[in-house]
Amino acid sequence: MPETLPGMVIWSLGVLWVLCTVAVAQEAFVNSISVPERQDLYEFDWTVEHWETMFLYDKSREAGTPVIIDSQTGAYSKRTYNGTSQRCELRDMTEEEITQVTTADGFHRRTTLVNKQLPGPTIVVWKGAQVAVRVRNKLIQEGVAIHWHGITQHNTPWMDGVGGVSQCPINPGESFTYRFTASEGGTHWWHAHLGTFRTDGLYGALIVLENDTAVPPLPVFHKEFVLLVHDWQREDSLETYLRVEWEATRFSHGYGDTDTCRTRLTQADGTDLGPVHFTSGLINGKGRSYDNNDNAENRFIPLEKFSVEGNMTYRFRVISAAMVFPFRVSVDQHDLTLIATDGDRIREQTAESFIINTGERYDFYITTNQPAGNYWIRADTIELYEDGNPVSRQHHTEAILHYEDAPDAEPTSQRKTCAEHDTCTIVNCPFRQYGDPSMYLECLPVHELRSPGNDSVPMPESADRWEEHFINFHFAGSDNNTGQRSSVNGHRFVPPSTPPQVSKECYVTGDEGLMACTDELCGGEKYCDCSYHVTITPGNVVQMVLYNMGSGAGLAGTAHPVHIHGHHFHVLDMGFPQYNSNGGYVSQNPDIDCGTSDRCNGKRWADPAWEGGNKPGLNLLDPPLKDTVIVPVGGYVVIRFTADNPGWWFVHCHIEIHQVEGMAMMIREGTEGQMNPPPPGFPTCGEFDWSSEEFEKAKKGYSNSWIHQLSALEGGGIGAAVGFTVGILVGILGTYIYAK
Ligand SMILES: [Cu+2]
Repeated sequence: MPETLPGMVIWSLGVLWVLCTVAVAQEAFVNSISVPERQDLYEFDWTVEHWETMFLYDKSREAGTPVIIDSQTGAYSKRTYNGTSQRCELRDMTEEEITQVTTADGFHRRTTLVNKQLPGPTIVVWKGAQVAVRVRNKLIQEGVAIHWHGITQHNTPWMDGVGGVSQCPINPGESFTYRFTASEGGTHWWHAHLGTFRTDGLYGALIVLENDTAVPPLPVFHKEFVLLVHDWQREDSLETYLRVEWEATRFSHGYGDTDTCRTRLTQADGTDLGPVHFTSGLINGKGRSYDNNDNAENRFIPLEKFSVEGNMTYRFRVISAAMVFPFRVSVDQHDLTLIATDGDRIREQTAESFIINTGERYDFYITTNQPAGNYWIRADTIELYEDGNPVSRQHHTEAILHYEDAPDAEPTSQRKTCAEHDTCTIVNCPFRQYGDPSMYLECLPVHELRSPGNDSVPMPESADRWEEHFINFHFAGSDNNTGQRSSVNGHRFVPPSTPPQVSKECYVTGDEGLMACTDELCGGEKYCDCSYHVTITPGNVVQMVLYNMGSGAGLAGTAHPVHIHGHHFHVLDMGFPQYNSNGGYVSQNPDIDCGTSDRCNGKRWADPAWEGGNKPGLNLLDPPLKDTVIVPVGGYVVIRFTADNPGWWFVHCHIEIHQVEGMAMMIREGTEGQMNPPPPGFPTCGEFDWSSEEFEKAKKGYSNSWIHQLSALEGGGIGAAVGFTVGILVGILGTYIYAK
């Protein structure tokens, strides 16, 4: 207990704060934003723990019990044990109990969550404030790290939350307090960034409010909603991931099921949607699974409901936390007006729908100008074919737009009919053409969005302040396996054994802990495992050409949403492959010359005159800013940013299974002297190796250690024992007096 009055006040406030955050932690997810008071500092207290979907937590007993939703009546019940009759029973649940259950898709499944919430707690803060999140790891056996996706962490790269790259993982039993500046306004999110925990539910929204007079004003919104979409499996994501690594996903419907094999889903251009089958989709933690005839397996599993009044304008902040699948998002009978992507404002763009890839954010608004009713908010996956045959319906998940004057019922609404003179615009297709022309779908690629023009594109002032990097995100295939081997320029990423900006001595040391990409390992066209990174120089204008070509691209390839940490970048251009008249993939874009190279790594423009920023067609006037961008199969994206943020930054495909498998790299921005060292006491980790001689020496004890006194004790009998004990007591007394 503090003894001074100010101390008392601070202490009481601290207790109050803890009580408040505990109270907040038990609240169910709220899908609209309440604007907090403007503060300089926002503090949150989080616990990362295992929890189970369709489970009821009994706080008084710190125990859980399974919940069942009857598929005929929709009644909730909890399973309990009757000690008297020694039987399991089903008991009715109260309304309050029902609101506490994380239903997901209605199946019981172990998850990893913050404060038992799916999605995790929403953070809403004002731009420029300091955000402090104390993360306590209460897991049994795994480390965690939390990344603040969209925040550039200027001068604080060790708060970026990438386990193994920007910090040591937070071990079970440990806590770690993240502090960062909410430097970027807009819709962002936070998620686990170690292994596959994100896919198990360790994610949530991070909304940075801004009062920015530099950008065109927005309509007045009656309410702002948050919508997080996620593809969901019935098993631990680690299980899903390992199956991918072992190339056993074809059998993921059951290893013993000799009849069923996963089918291959392909999108409009005929390229692959990835190696994982779709089970369920969740919107704000709620969704249903559908059988092969598209019937809900349990139609009483609750869906997220967004309640609106008529003739008002509502903003939706959409975040994709997906593991693999892109989602096409639309609202039946309502035009969408897109206003931001990845937190960065764009000029208003109307659309029937947009495609959101994992890691991306899109903000749109709607006006509730339709007859009072219930309308589907759809998130459909984008496959057109299953094993080469047209699909009748994409996989999907949905939420409900509910007009408050309408009865509480499930929608029967249809999506807009796209017609010759009323085509549907889809923003952010990972291909140029969505199916054959009779579908009347028009893709607007993301680079054709326009920024409001308040952030000018950096231009190279001189040749020595300019650098351009060509980086291939594709499946390279190893030397003895031509299949999926996620790579960047042929390198399968190996995380450093100690984060490069956090050495054991707690200052920046550079290469320590990195597995070097040597010529011997990686030279020429070799496929190799190493801690791949590119070095960029602070102050330079950096152009990156992210491409997806060579082996493992083409028809067997997948579009990769690439996220760059530490920066938002201008998307200047996008190149698509060559297609047939129905939009099917034919051959990769010729702008990058693979020559005779099969893997096509680290290649450059086919026309050398395009070097130095001279590629024709770049939008240098008003390109959109983003932090995650889709790289089409057989194509490329040209991005540009200023190297103004020294540090080690992770760059990776946001499809979690690709990233964990090795489709990742680091940017080393600046020299060690240019990087800001971490604060004193920042946790360290790393390898430990020692010799047998060192062991012998340690066993005998180093100088002044208590073990010498113990040896003396053994040799000196009772007198020595008394002396030793008195010595210890005096030591304790001394410490006590000193502390006083
Ligand atoms: Cu990928």
